[in-house]
Formats: sequence, structure tokens, C-alpha cells
Amino acid sequence: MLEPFVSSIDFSSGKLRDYDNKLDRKLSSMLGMFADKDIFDQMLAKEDSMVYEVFEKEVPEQSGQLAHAVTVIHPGKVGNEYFMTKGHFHVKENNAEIYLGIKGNGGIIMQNKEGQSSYYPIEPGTVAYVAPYWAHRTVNTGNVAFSFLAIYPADAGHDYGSIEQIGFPKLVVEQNSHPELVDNPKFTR
Ligand code: PAN
Ligand code: ZN
Repeated sequence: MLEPFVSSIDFSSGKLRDYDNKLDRKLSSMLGMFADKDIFDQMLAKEDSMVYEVFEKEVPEQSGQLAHAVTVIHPGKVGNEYFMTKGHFHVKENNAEIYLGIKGNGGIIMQNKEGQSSYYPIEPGTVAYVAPYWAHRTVNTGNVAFSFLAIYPADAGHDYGSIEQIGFPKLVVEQNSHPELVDNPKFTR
């Protein structure tokens, strides 16, 4: 049986100090996910920049366990589209999740299977409830690292599926120095 434990977040960097696993998501792992393919290719040819890192505590992927991880999205854009996570549905689609904003400014874009979307800004202290059945992606809308804590059923699973090719109904882009939602031309339903 797993024993109780603690971990700690460094609020100045937004990172989890004593993580067990770290996932690195660089531009090269996000082929086809940003709308402007030409600018993406130019950026990747120059440098395979880090887009986001996920710091995880390890718990068994079993019903009843709560996985928790800190995601740090680096500041940056591909064209006018903010750096973002891949985004996913949970394999167990009825599994919800909580996000807590730690550092920086960002947002969460969500979609359900009917193609409806929902967007909320996240700042330090914001608690976002990702309702069951809603796919979720986060974006960094600021000039510094954007970090948040995610807590979710450890056996929820991640389904990247069609999101890797098509994305969300809306793109989160910078317009006149502010985040705006615009229609995603690839998203047709
Ligand atoms: C988060 C995400 C994390 C990275 O922990 O997995 O922010 O995003 P992607 O998994 O979409 O690359 C979560 O929602 N877990 O369920
Ligand atoms: Zn999730």
C-alpha cells in the first residue's frame, strides 16, 4: 500500500521540486498542432525550443489514487498562437480534473464531443474545474513561465487522438497584445 507523502512547489520558478518523472514537450513533439505550419517549420529549423514541461509525482494508475502534476508552459508563440499543451480527452471520459494556477498568466480551452468550447483565463490562485467529458488544453498568454497544478484520477488516461490533427474549435491567439479566441479553420463539425 502507498504511504502518505508530500512534495513542494517552488513558487518563484513555478516548478515542482521533488518530482519523480518529467516530460519534455519540445516543438518537434508538436508537429501539425499549431495553425501556422510555415512559421512552425521556420522556428523548428532554427531551434527545437522547449514548449512545456510536466513534473509528475508517481502514484499507481489505479482507481482511487489521485495523480498530480505541475505543468510549466514556457512563454512563446508560433506566429500569433500562444505556446500551449497538446490537449486531451481522458480515456475514462467521465473523469473530471482540477487545475490550480501557480505562476504567470494563461488560459484553459475546453471542448466537448458536440464541438462546444469554453475558455477561462488562469492566474495564480484560479481553480478551474475540468468537467467530465471535456477535453482540455492550456496556453501561456504572458511573457513569463505559466505554471499550474493538475489533480486527476490516476487511472483517467490521456486520449490525444484527433486533437493532435485537428485541435480545438478555437485557437488562442494574441491580437493587439491581448489573448483572443478565433475560429480554428481545421475544426469542422
Ligand atoms: C495535465 C496535462 C499536462 C500536459 O496534467 O497532462 O498539462 O498536457 P497534455 O497531457 O495535454 O500534453 C492533465 O490534464 N492531466 O490529466
Ligand atoms: Zn487531463
